[in-house]
Amino acid sequence: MEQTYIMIKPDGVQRNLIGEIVSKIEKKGYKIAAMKMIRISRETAEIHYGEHKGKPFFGGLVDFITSGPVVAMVVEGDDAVAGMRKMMGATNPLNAEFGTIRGDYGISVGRNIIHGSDSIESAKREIGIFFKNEEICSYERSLDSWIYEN
Ligand code: ABT
Ligand code: MG
Repeated sequence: MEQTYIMIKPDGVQRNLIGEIVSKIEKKGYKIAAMKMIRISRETAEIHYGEHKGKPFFGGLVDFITSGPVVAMVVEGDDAVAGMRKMMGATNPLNAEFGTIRGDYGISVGRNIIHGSDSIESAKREIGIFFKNEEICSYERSLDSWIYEN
């Protein structure tokens, strides 16, 4: 089963969107395998956003992601990486379709509410940054046969 790293950013937490977002993930049928509220250190933020180091928006991005608590999650399901990116919508909320999280709730690219891994490799890397193995729960859901054909 594929896993992805999802994070409700400080703006999503401040805007009381935690419940809305968790509910969307649950209703879609994905399984939440881990979840915690944390305040990210600058050091961790710089590792997480390492691919953007040197870009003009990097400093502001690190300031923003460390500015308040975030909700970190491991979300599991068939094609969960691509599926969650679809649910989130485009990076710039202006280009995100209505019905997506960013399309419905965001306006500005630097306040785009939610993070989701952009590939299976990124997901593995990011889950490793934020979670210890023992924090990720493996459990059966009796309704899985109503979500998955096989
Ligand atoms: P993240 O989930 O935050 O990684 O966003 P996403 O993968 O959709 O987009 P990327 B390209 O990884 O953007 C990372 C964060 O940087 C912000 N950003 C990006 C800017 O502010 N200006 C830019 O020109 C670009 C390309 C948006 C993303 N997060 N926030 N907040
Ligand atoms: Mg990204």
